[in-house]
Parts: sequence; C-alpha cells; structure tokens
Amino acid sequence: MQTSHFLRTWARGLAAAVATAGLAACGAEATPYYGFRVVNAYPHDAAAYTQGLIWVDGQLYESTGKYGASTVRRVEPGTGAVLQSVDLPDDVFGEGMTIWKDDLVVLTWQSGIGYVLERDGLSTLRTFRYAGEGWGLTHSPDELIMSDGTAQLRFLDGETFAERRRLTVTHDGQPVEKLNELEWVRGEVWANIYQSNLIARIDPGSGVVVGWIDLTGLLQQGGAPAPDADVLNGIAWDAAADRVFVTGKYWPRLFEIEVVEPG
Ligand SMILES: [Ca+2]
Repeated sequence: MQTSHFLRTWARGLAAAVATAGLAACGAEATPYYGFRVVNAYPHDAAAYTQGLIWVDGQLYESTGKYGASTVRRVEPGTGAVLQSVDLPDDVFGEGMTIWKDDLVVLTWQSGIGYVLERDGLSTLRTFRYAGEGWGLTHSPDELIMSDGTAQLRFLDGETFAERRRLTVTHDGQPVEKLNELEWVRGEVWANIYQSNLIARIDPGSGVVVGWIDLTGLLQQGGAPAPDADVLNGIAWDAAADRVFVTGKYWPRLFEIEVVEPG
C-alpha cells in the first residue's frame, strides 16, 4: 500500500510539473474560463430581438432590433413586463444602448445614426452620426464605449460623440472579432461574442481578454424549452447591488447569474 501511495503521489507530482512546464513554454498563463451559477430566472419578452440591455435605478432598459420592429423599452425586471416602449423608425435596425448622464443613447446597425432619448418619456431629444456599423454600447465613468462587429472598441466623448481612441481586443495576441453587446462591470468591459455562448472580460486599458465566461447551457435552465430563441446577447450590471443580468435575442428568460471560478 505504501508503494502504491508513493507511486500515485509521484505520478500526480510529475503531471503537475509537466503542466507547469507546458505553461512556461507558452510564455504566459492560460486565460481563465469561468463558469456560472443561476441566482434567479425571470420572464423576458420572447418577441424582443435584444440588442442593448442596461440596469438603471431598479429598472431594465432594453433596445431591440430588426427593421420595422426596433424599439426602446422600459422593463420591470421581476416580471418582464414592458412598462413603456417606443418604436424607432422603420428604416433603422436598433442596436446597443447605454445611459449617459440621464439620457439613453441608442445605436443603429448600418444607418450610421444614433439616438439620444429622454429616460423617463423615451422621447427623442436629438440624433448624431458615426462612421461604420453600430453594434454594442456601454460607458465607463469617463466616456462611451462602442463595438462595431470587429475586434475594435471605440471610446467616444459622451457629449459630442467624437471618437477619442480605438483599441483592438486580443486573446493570446490574436484579435477577438464580433464584439457585440457590451457592459461596464467592475472596471472591465464585458462583451458578448456574436454567435457564441462566451462573454469576454476585457481590460479597457490594454484590450487584453483577461477572462472568458462560458454560458453554454444557460438558456436551458429555469424553464420550458425555447426553440425560437436566438443567440445570447445582453448584459446588464446593477452596480449598486453588484448583480449581473443576461439574456438573449428572442429568449423567454432573463437570468441573474454569478460568475464561478474555473476548476
Ligand atoms: Ca449592456
């Protein structure tokens, strides 16, 4: 028995040494992949092609896409009830949304036009222009942060919408394409990667992905099958209570999740 125990201990030690040597040969530690735990599941409008999701003072605001069906809405988190909704023009495809000061800022996909909406009445206050496509939108304390479907994040002045800088988001030195819905969470930029179950946790200074959150299997939790659901999209952070909510396009559920450490 003693010999067997010794051999097992020796074998585990050897395996650990080989793994460590492998990482050292790569020159860096592997980027961690985090799991998740569902804290709560709530109803969500399964007709909403979710493009932007934010938490403001106890309520959710959501922007939706598709030509002729794009909206900006105020949603009761616990029930999913749409308390108020306005239509965007039929010829624009709604995209990401955030709040700046007290106004909602909404992007459109390929029209190059952004909308500034009054938060309470959802009436349009003004519009602005930007180059290229609009995908996700969030903000740091200092500026707006926008994605456009590439690996780049643009940092914009929140008053003039002028572009201040761009950053290429990378994982192991390679660009991470299809950055979609965004959320500023605890000093990081979190980004849905379009057509995947992954959220990238991005260092806003360097653009480096410091971790991945794998939400594979999330949709199947908390209720009946959802055959019409599309991709994961939509992250909202309740900064005051430090809670994270996620949903997807045509998802019938919204989830509050906790991120779980790897392994
Ligand atoms: Ca968001």
